[in-house]
Amino acid sequence: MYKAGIITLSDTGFQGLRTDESGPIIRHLIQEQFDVIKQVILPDEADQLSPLLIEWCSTCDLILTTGGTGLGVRDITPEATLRIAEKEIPGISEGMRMLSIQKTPFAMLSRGVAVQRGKTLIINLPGSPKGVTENLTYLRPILLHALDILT
Ligand code: MTE
Ligand code: CU1
Repeated sequence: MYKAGIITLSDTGFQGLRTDESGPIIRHLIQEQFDVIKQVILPDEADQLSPLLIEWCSTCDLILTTGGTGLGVRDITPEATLRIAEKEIPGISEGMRMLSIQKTPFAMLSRGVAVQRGKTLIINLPGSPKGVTENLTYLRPILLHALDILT
């Protein structure tokens, strides 16, 4: 089984002021296909996210992030992901937005990216539990094939 890591980006979640629903939803949605070996909540800090992504790329085949993709001043997930990326995979993020825009025009505000670094695939999901569920359900059929090509 491919190994997966899950990172929730949330200042309030990190401080324990809000319960992280989206991280556990991701785990639930992928655990039959993936061995989830790491899961953390980080504050919205690029200087914490980028190094963690680099570190996890040595053990995880797939890294899914949730949150921090919007327009808030603290939303830095896409930038922190691009900073450590080797290649961008625009079709994945285009597909997610195409699907999500049919459900809510607010999906236009998610700037999430999908990238490759080494043999690892990294995908930014939006923060809301609904956004995570919709996008991941849509993505699931292509994930294993994408990883088969990468490894
Ligand atoms: N995508 C889906 N499928 N469903 C949603 O409810 N919410 C949007 C968008 N993408 C949403 C979605 C909203 S309201 C925002 S602001 C952006 O994701 C960014 O969210 P984030 O900053 O929590 O990552
Ligand atoms: Cu929003």
